[in-house]
Amino acid sequence: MRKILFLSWLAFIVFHSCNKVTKKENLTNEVVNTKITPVVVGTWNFPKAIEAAAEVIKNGGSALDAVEKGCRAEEANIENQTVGIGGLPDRDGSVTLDACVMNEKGDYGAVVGVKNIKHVISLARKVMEDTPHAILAGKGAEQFAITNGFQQEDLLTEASKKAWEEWKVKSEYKPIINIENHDTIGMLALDAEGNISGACTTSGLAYKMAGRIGDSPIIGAGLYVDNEVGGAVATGLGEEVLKTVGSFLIVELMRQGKSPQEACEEAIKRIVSKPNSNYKDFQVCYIAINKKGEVGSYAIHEWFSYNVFKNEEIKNIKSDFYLKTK
Ligand code: SD4
Repeated sequence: MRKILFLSWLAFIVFHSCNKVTKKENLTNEVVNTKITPVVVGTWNFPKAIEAAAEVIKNGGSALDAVEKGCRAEEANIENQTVGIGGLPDRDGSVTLDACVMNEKGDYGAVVGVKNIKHVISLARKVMEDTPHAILAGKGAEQFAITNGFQQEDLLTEASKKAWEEWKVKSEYKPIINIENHDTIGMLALDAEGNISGACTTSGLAYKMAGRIGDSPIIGAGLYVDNEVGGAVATGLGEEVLKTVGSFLIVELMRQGKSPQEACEEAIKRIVSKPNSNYKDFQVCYIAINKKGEVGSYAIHEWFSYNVFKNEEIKNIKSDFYLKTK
């Protein structure tokens, strides 16, 4: 009787461990067999930025490298008056830059109010990777940049100086939707390993008060990534994005099962449905990506577009927007 009991116990153990191995093998195969299609998405139509990021991702590079490269391309573009060199200055004539990055591990680094350093996106990455801090501001960030060999240069171009001098005649502060100051670049990428990272870089609102910081470098507002769920990035009037923690909200909505598109729409609705919101007078736009590489976007006003790289192709897509129904 003892012998029978022992043999049946042995048979039970052998059966279950075999079963476990088969299940494990299946799981591994599933992961191995699921080929991830890398995706990059970026706010507005900046061909150089999306091409630079796509190049990285096509060659098996990481999502973080891709978004950094893409943002750098725009920071060096003298013609873009809202990012990097050539950015429109604050009321006192100083160009001050804000940027942040967030990687797949949930690490985040940012710099705010930086003068004379063009590639603030790389500086933000350096803060994330090489300091015990998350945000460095102004002089401290500039000093950190110099110590790390970043090039110092005057960021105020002739064109931006001229625009500022013309603005000074009236000194009227009123953001103009989609024209004056809504070309911040925010990028999100999903790489071949299935990892998501994001980056955002801007000179902020044109003719802002000295010291003003917008949403772009603030975690959860201008950018948020959670590698289990997806990422989101914002462009537009930073004050409104900050007050609704827009990018974090979008990622959390995706976690609850919404698609990137549905989540972006909900985040815009939060802004426009605030009591006394004057949303007709400002623009806010979001883009988002999830783990499946699905992309969504939504804006308050028309004319927001975004670039997507997927399956070897770059497309500029016109975003859906809220005001068409009004
Ligand atoms: C800011 N959100 O500083 C930025 C501005 C922007 O396209 O997005 N411009 O408020």
